[in-house]
Amino acid sequence: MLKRLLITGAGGKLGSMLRGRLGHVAETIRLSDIVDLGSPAPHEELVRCALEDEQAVHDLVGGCDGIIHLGGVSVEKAFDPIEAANLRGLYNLYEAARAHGLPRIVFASSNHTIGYYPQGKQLTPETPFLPDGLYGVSKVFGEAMASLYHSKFGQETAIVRIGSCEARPTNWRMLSTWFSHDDFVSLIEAIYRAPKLGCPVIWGVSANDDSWWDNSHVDFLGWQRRDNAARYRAEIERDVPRPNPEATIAKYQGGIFIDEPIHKT
Ligand code: NAI
Ligand code: 15L
Repeated sequence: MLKRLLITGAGGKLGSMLRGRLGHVAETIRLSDIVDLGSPAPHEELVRCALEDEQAVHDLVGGCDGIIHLGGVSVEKAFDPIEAANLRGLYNLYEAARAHGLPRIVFASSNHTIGYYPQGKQLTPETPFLPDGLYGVSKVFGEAMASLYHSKFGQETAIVRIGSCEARPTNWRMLSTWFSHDDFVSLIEAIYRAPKLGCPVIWGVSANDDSWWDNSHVDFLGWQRRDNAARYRAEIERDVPRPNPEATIAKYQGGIFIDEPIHKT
């Protein structure tokens, strides 16, 4: 069991979901965000912290032996906010981890690092990046930061390239990209159970029949995925009109992110 697990971005969609589900992984959970996190439960500590604030991030990481890094910009946006949270913020986090004994990190990367690959193409972690926007580029940067700190300092990171982490799949693309909440929780358990982790890229995806992403290289984690989007196929076929095969959402792995412009503000 960890002593103190830090979750950044704890006020967001995935942070709020994980907040109540990791009490068995650590004695204390330190939750951090720039938004209000409500009142702490007895095993929780709440810290308001902007990722671009170097000293605040240094202090935030002190005393933690695990970090789940969810904080930052999570959609396509202008470069300035992405630069602050996802580039500067990542540097601050890794420098703080280096200063505080290399706590094992789970980095929430994204399928938007490879979004321009066509749907149906099978990818492995060795497949070159093909980001679909500035957000995707910032996640490529984050993955490179994790790799650098592993090579130079032995910092361990699970680089989790998340597909679509939702309560259930709600469109045709998610029959391939869906990552169930339960499978995310069991992945985190496996990551903190592993005697040795290294710095693997792990596809954050359930055991979907239609998945495009191969996770066989992380069998050593003993991670058993229990969910499969195929269970929802009949409902999606019934309720969601099938997109035109030429539409972006049906053509590219990154789906609608492909249509985003380069935002200037
Ligand atoms: P979210 O946008 O709901 O949560 C992100 C949190 O980060 C927010 O609470 C926000 O206040 C906080 N944040 C933003 N800027 C910040 C800053 N400068 N300093 C400190 N905190 C800041 O995103 P969600 O869906 O919970 O995703 C969590 C992580 O997982 C993100 O890094 C996202 O890129 C990644 N991810 C999520 C996927 C999903 O399906 N939900 C898919 C792929 C990646
Ligand atoms: C992401 O990276 C986003 O953070 C999330 O909101 C979803 O859009 C997800 O990818 C997706 O591609 O479904």
